[in-house]
Amino acid sequence: MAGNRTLTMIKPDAVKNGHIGAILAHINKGGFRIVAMKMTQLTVAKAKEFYAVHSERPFYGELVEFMSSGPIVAAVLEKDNAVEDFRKLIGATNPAEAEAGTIRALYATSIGENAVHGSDSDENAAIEGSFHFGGTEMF
Ligand code: FUP
Repeated sequence: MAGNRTLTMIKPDAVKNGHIGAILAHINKGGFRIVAMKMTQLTVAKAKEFYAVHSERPFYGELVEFMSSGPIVAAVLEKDNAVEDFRKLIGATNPAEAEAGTIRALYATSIGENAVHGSDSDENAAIEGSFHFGGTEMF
C-alpha cells in the first residue's frame, strides 16, 4: 500500500449506535475513496494483535475487551496524503478535545470508545490494511 492509503475501523460503539452510514458518508464527503471494506468482529486474540503496540499501557485490557465486544466495519481508504488527512477528519483521540465537526466530535462517547480508528503512519497503514484484507479484497 502506498502513501495514499489508510486503514479505518468503525468501532463497536459506533456500529451499536447506528452510525455506520453517517460515518461512511462523512468519509466520502472528505474526499476518500473506499478501496476495501468489510463488517467483521475481532476475536480477543486478533484485537490483542492489532493493538500490540499498546500492550504495556494501562488501558490495553479495556481496549482489547471493547474492540472485540461487537462487530466493526474495517475499510481501506484512498486519497492523497491519506493518513494525515484522515486523522484531521476524525479528530483527537479524546472526543472532548476533538475539533467540532470531526467524526469523533460527532459520534464518539469517550476516549476509550471513540467511534473510529485511523492509521498513524504510512507504514502502519500498510500493516493494518494487510491485517484485515487480502490482496484480492483491495481494489
Ligand atoms: P488514536 O491513534 O487517536 O486512535 O489513539 P492511540 O493510538 O493513542 O490509542 C489507540 C486507542 O487506545 C484509542 F483509540 C482508544 C484507546 N485509548 C484509551 O482507551 N485511553 C487512552 O488514554 C488512550 C487511548
